[in-house]
Amino acid sequence: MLKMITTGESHGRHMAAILEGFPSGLVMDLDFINGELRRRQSGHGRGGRQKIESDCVEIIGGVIKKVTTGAPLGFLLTNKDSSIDEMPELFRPRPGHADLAGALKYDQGIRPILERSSARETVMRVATGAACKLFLKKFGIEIAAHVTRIGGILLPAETISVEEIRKGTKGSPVNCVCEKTGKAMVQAIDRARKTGDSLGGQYEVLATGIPAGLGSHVHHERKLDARLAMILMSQQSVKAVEVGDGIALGSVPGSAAHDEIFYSKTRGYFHKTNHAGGIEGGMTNGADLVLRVTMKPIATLAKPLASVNMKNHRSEKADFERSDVCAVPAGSVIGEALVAYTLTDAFLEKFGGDSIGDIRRNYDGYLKRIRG
Ligand code: EPS
Repeated sequence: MLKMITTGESHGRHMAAILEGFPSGLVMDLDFINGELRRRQSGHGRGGRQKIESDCVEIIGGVIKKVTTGAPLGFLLTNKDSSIDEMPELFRPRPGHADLAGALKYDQGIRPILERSSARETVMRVATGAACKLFLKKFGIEIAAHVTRIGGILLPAETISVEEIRKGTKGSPVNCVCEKTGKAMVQAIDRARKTGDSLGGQYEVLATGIPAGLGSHVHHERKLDARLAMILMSQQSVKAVEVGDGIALGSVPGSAAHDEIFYSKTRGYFHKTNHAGGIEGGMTNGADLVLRVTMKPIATLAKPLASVNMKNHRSEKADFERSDVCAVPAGSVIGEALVAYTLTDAFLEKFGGDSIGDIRRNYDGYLKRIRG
């Protein structure tokens, strides 16, 4: 239903995105969208680029007098650092980066690969995701993410709500709900910076207020868990995605793994536990969506690993360019946007309609039926 496509290079003049399939009748709050972009730029461990940029998009299509028309939404951002034509060519690919495979595949050297594979592309995914968040808010769906691990520093596992994430992460330099763990994460990032290293970690995304029945069991491309895993895996540096208790479910018996079903007149069908992370059979089940996403450490190291010079095949250290030490806090903001995009897609698929009014009628009618 929804299609998002981004374009632009990290140090090019512009970054842009088109969001096709978005309904008419929604007020596009540009302050909210740009606020989300500011959140993406923040977080301890970010590199020098974030001191240069103050990311801000303009909407160049699909909106008249602040209201969406149903036409493709266009987002445009102008980079302050647009030095792409002066950037040096690189010859020593960074282990863990797209450099080597991309240079071999596209036959244009490393520079174009680096420019397009850069996580700077996520600025547009956050902009389009913010538009989706505005849509979901209209139907009471809220999304929040928090950092649960940076390197060896782990937030003790506990059930948490979207509201608790928002409250707990306020003011945290690493988007962590626990002050003590957050401090240890900051120290770990500082240690990595000092030793020319980088750190990965994990974040958790929650979404609440979702009706049962988004996605479908009938065909692999319609399964919502698969679609969420796909979009989250497409985020730069992501190496693993878990739904609910995820990997841990492989080591407990069925009696401890599944969420028993209850019914009340006010709530309809519900579960008291949420091992499934809000998805059963590729469909939302009405519980909070819980996804855990693991990011590898940034591939650009100030103290580089061994590589090969592609000009002469000599063993040399990999190239280094300004980079982040840890991008997991920013990654968590990006994860929210990606989940917002896929949930909006699934929501539009279920409740159809070109305008917010039509979608509302379909949604209300469906809720009435399933709540009985
Ligand atoms: C990023 C901008 C980039 C990097 C980072 C993310 O800017 P620059 O290359 O000019 O320093 O800081 O990208 C990466 C870590 C990467 O591996 O590509 C941003 O705006 O998010």
